[in-house]
Amino acid sequence: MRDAVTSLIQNYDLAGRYFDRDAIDNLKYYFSSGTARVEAAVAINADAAAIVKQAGLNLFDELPELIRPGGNAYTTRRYAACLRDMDYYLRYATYAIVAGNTNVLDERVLQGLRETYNSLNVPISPTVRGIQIMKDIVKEKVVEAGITDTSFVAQPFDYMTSELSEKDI
Ligand SMILES: CCC1=C(C)/C(=C/C2=NC(=C\c3[nH]c(/C=C4\NC(=O)[C@H](C)[C@H]4CC)c(C)c3CCC(=O)O)/C(CCC(=O)O)=C2C)NC1=O
Repeated sequence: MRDAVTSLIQNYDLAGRYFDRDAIDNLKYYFSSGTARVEAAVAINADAAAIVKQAGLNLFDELPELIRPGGNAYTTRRYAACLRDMDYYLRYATYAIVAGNTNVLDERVLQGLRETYNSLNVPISPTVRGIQIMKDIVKEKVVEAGITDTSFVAQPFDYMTSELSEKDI
């Protein structure tokens, strides 16, 4: 699992190069946004259950067929599995926000996920929509918490949706 610093070091070491201007700019951005990243994670953690619940309600409001007979989130068990997945996405997004890197998402969340979803007929595009809805709620929460630098909030959510959509949409 890598963060912004270890991944930069790995890349430059592989090339046998000293840090160049790009690397330094990257590092400066990572460190200057560090406190805001941690504060954002704190704000999300404090409200995680409510964020997941709201995202689920919005998603099912928008796509009610998901929770009707024949829908993949129909039945209490599958409804709960869907919200649990949303909770995974949120928790891992906070790790990625703090790490300043999406590597944790590759290793812990996305590996094999599309195959699992396909084998269980979990529809990808509504899942992607759910992650995007959650991103918007999280952005609001972070702003409400008084964090002014929110430039890093969207990235993990956008990364998960683009990786998930890659082959199936
Ligand atoms: C931490 C990394 C991690 C992830 C991401 C993860 C996802 C994950 N979601 C699953 C199921 C599921 N996922 C959903 C999700 C949904 N259905 C919908 O219609 C909605 C669009 C969507 C919610 C937004 C559902 C309903 C199931 C149960 C499917 C079934 O068993 O029929 C399963 C199958 C096993 C199980 O039910 O627990 C996995 C592995 N597991 C992990 O360990």
